[in-house]
Amino acid sequence: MQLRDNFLWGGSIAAHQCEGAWNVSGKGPAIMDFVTVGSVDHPREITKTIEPHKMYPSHTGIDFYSRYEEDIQLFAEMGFKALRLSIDWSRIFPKGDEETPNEEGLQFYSDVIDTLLKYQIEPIVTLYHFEMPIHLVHAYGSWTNRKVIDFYLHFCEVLFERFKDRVTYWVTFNEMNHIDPQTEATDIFTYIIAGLKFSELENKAQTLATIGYNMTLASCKAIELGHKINPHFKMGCVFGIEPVYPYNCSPDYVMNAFQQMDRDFYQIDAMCHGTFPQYKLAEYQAQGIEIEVTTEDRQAFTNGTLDFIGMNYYGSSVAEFEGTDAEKSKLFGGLANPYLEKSNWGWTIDPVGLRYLLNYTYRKYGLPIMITENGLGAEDVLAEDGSIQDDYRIDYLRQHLIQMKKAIEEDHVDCLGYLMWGPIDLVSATTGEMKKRYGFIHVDKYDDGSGDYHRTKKASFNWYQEVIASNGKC
Ligand code: BGP
Repeated sequence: MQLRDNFLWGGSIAAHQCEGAWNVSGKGPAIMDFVTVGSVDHPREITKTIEPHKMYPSHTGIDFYSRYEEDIQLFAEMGFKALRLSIDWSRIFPKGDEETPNEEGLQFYSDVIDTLLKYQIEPIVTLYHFEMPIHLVHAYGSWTNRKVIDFYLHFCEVLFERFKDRVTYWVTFNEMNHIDPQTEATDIFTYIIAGLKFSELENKAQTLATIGYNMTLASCKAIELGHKINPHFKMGCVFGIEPVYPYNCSPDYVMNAFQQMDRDFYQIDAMCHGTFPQYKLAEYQAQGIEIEVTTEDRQAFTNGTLDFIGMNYYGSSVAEFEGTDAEKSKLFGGLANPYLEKSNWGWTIDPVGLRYLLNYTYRKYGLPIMITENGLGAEDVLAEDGSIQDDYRIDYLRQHLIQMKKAIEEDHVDCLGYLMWGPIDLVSATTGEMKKRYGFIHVDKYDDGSGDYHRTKKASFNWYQEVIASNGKC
């Protein structure tokens, strides 16, 4: 199989990591507006109120809100065929539970979408990329409450109606799969996804299972609704998944690694197979977790199946197991893989893992896959002449594209596109830093608040431009 002629080359961004303008034009406060800057060694602090002396990166982002035209023009210059962006729920419904949307918020996204279309860039819209209005957390308990599903669906309906003639590709959620009752989560992880701190959850396993179930249900209902409003919509959901390797070849270790990897797939099973997986309900039952699956829910699972699977891929991990006593990586606590290099933030660099995961997922579901994120967070150095020679980024991306092409051309995986994460430098989700940069385009903004937000092309800008122009030569 060859790369499709209309292969969706491009990039991926999220509202709270780039827009800024956190409290203008009617936008309400959202969960990520309460999270400060952290680093690889210090977790981001989650504050109850906005504390004036602290730095909240989402408040200014990279000022995409006022500079989107310039940024889209730069993406167009690279030849982008697609841009995945999120619509911030709190810009459309400042509190989340209103009936009437905020017109200024809708108009902003309408202008962004029109600008993309002007340059023939396909908008791929994420409906939830960690942007929940904080009011829904305080007044309703976030995704633990089924009422929030209705508010989310109302938000989706408003967007589907408004953009039905301009947007074809929709993503219901970004990375809901990181919530799992069996995983010892960190505060920042559960907060990013649901606005709740792991350490403060009363009945942790029950709460995480309920959130996971309700978000899955919300996704299926949104898919069903989208198809009803426009049968031509391509409805997807994005998962942050990774191969999990055994620490050694002892069958117990191999089985354990399989179980850890498999935890990230139950929601994909639900959204592809038209039913919430029985094995998961049985697992919950064995743990004393109660989940009520109503007749209406069953209908929604049956009707709300995916058109494509979105895959965010950064690297692989090694399963932890009793008795394993090896070096751990900094941020996620996983074991280091002696065969792989790591980024400065401790993320493994594993291009072959991408081919493995594309094969695994495609053979499991047979649905087209879109690579919705992939990239290297690195510290860039500005040369005296102002240029940035980011060969390490080019090398990372090239190695991953080579493996992606093997998966398509040799293994016959149906892949819709490749959307590199953070084509323009933006705020890191896990650490909040600007020091951790992904972009082809440098943004003059630093973690101490300095910088004039000026945009500069890095060496990788021209490289990606050539990759796209040649449909994948790299
Ligand atoms: C993904 C998120 C993105 C993005 C990326 C890189 O999980 O969907 O929002 O941030 O990770 O992570 P970070 O920004 O922490 O380097």
